[in-house]
Amino acid sequence: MYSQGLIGADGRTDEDEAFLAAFQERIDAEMKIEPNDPMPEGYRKTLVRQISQHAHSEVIGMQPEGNWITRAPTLRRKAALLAKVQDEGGHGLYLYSAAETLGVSREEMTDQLLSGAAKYSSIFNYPTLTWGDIGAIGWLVDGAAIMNQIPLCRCSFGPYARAMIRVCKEESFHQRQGYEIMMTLARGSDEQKAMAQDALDRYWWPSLMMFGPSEGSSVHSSQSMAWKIKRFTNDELRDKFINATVPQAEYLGLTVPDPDLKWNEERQSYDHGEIDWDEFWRVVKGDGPCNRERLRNRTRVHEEGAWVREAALAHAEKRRERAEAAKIAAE
Ligand code: FAQ
Repeated sequence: MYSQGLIGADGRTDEDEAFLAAFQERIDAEMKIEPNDPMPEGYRKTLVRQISQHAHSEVIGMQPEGNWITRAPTLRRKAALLAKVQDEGGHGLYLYSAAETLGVSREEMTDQLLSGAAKYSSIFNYPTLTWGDIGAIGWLVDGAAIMNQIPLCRCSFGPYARAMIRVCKEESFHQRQGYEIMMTLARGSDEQKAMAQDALDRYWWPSLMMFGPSEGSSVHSSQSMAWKIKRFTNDELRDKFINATVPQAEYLGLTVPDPDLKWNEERQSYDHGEIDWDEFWRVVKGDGPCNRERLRNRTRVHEEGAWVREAALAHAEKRRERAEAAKIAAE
């Protein structure tokens, strides 16, 4: 319906080759691809995979912070956290809608998440043990998300690019509120400073892992860059994030937990220590500290929400019947 099954197929005809070349020309000319435009099947699949995983991440990402809404230290902190968690749910909805324009249904995407077939960001499988973790998530996790998502505002697929513009604005606010929590803790009592440092210690490496595997192991990067879905490699974005974040940690008077972190004058970038890729893949494959809990909660909430979906469908059906009856009466 939306696409042609061309990429990767053996025995392409001259017509196929001409279609692919014309599609690439549109991409190279920075023209946006819209849902009803013809597109290679591989392009459509890549977008459905990335956008739906992104949506799942936003929705599952509500859990670690949601854990602290009832325990936020002041009313002001509670209101800001509540709004942030709601924003993340909203981002999930925009993204599911963007993916739906590619011919995949919300039900299919939800089934893939709940069955464990679809991934979501590794970062949300780590626990939020202290209030400091809420600061660290806003500062580091939203900071990493912005670094990754600003280039996605220029993604070649129109609905995804447009959704990202609004999402990035909201993520910037989230990053600021997280950094402000860290500043308050870092200027507080010895115990509060220790809490901020502990949160940085536990969230630093998982935040670097959010950018995905390094060059050799990133299976999708080169094709996604050729299609201008991604504009930078995972390593390039990770470096940009480190370069922006290290001075922020210094300003807080906190220590980044990487003894090998060193400014490289030649690269004009920090060199960093080895990321524990075994841990990354373990978490991605379902064996992180909170994977089971996150999916269990999501499944329970989905089941408990069945009546809402049924009521909404019944309401839509009633409206349709009424509109139909009114049309017949008017004829
Ligand atoms: N976790 O070949 P690549 C947020 C998978 S939103 C889990 O490099 P690609 C807001 C990858 O899917 C955070 N899996 O893949 C917030 C692929 O597996 P597949 C989410 C990962 O797609 C803040 C395989 O590894 N953001 O934080 C991860 O070219 C606070 C090979 O990797 C997005 O989703 C990972 N970290 O690049 C919410 C942004 N990394 O699909 C609440 C959009 C890689 O073949 C609170 N996504 N994998 O089975 C992207 O930019 C890209 O998809 C990457 C991965 C960069 C994540």
